[in-house]
Amino acid sequence: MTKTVFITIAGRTNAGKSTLLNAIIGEKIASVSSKPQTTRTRITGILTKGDTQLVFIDTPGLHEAKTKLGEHMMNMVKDSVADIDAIIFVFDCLKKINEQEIEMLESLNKSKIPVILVLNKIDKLSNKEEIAKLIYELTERYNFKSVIPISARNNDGVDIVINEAKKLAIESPLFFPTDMITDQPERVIASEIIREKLLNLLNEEVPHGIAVEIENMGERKNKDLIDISAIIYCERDTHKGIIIGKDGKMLKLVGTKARISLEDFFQIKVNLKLWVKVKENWRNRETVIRNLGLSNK
Ligand SMILES: Nc1nc2c(ncn2[C@@H]2O[C@H](COP(=O)(O)OP(=O)(O)OP(=O)(O)O)[C@@H](O)[C@H]2O)c(=O)[nH]1
Ligand SMILES: [Mg+2]
Repeated sequence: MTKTVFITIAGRTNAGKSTLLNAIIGEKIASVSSKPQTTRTRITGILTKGDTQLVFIDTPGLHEAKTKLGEHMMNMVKDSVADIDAIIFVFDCLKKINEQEIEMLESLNKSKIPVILVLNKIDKLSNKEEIAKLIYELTERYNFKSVIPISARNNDGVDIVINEAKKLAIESPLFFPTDMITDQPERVIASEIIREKLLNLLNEEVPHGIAVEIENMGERKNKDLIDISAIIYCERDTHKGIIIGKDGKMLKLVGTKARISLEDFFQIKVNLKLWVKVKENWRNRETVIRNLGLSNK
């Protein structure tokens, strides 16, 4: 008999949830950046170990929503923790617990969903005693199925997280083919790869107002090549200028980096074309949010 478990990865923005998902799956499926609010929608990662299938759902980081997009992101988190077998709560061990985290942990404890507490970024701790103190503080206030200190970036402790998750699997048919690693459509993966490069290359205010739409994606006849054309939306003319850069240099760099990652992911040559367009204040426009697939309604 096969077993399955569905687990949502939740926690504050920038705690390392997507880094953990990628480390668990062993492939880069979720975008990672040092900027807050990198993940905008739920991203599924599937891991099949023998007769057990583990389905992980990466979610946008907890934060105070300031735009309609932010509200959609936080609703997405609420939906992703309902009707789920377990939660992996990722906590940045260098940070103090904040209001949104308290609220979520309290509601999870009330709902009786098993919570695995993952204390991430232990590679950054100079004094290992701090972790004991943190574990004491958190376990005194909340109930956890287990507590695991890890470094997602260094792949340290990730195997323990997988083992703990596996223990929660229950007898059930498998929901996905055993070689599948995500149920994300290829277009979504492609747009996320491009957006990740923009997040990493641009600073401060520009990245948050960016969305990437794949306009076309198709394999070229009789050639081992896919053509991808994408539109980068930003909120202002000045941002458009920054994204394109002097003599088009920035856009070219984004294109090159994105193409390399796309080829790596899809294992095929990619011909990438990028356009930049302005869509003012789109993060507060419901129809645009919906058209970009960023709404959970
Ligand atoms: N030092 C260290 N940095 C880490 C670790 N895990 C993640 N990071 C870094 O933390 C930053 C945020 O990582 P993400 O995985 O994008 O975080 P997230 O929780 O998914 O963030 P949102 O999607 O914005 O909610 C990136 O710069 C990562 O490289 C870790 O174990 N150690
Ligand atoms: Mg993320």
